[in-house]
Amino acid sequence: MTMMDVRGVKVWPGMLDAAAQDALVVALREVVRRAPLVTPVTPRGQEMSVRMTAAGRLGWISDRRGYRYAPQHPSGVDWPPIPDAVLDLWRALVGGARDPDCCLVNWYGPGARMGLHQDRDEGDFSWPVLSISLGDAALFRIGGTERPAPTSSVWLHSGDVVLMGGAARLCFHGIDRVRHGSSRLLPQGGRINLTCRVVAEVTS
Ligand code: MD6
Ligand code: FE
Repeated sequence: MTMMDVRGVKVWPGMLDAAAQDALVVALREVVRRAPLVTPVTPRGQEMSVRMTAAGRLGWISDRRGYRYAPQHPSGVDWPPIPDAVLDLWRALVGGARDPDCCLVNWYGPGARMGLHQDRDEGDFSWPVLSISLGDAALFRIGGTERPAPTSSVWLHSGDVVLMGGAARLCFHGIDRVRHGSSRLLPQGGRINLTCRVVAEVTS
């Protein structure tokens, strides 16, 4: 398995084969059935272009009150369990000492993107964030831990896995654009990104 190092972020192209991707989509259909995708609103009242849900003990949410990890979906239901295939990948790449608390599910339709950000609501940065990409290809930008720093970009394809840990755990990153319809994994097109995180405590 070849691994690329992009500014300290590890990228494994094609780590999940077609059968594993299909099986994961089946598991995620159950996640979104129980915890439907929502359009998050930023604290400033701006709708995000991605739609989100989560699995695990906690889910990350954003609304007028701020960004935080919450024990329930906005509808009031508990988040569904993290799919076993995701936990298996976490245990293989990160280790078995601790499972993730949250598997955030981001869905990108036509025109969706994600601005440069750090993942820092977890309160514990000693654990990496593990990311799995499914569906349409996306241009992933990776910078440094300070915002004004040079960046590098890499196309993420369906089945690619990214690990952001160590000195790169708090690097800025984002999705500049998605090539809608570039993958046939999802019948209607679109991109799914899963990110698994260890969360120190509920932040609200
Ligand atoms: C995405 N990914 O790929 C957005 N965060 O759609 C992230 O924001 C991300 O890939 C933390 C660690 C890895 C990631
Ligand atoms: Fe992120």
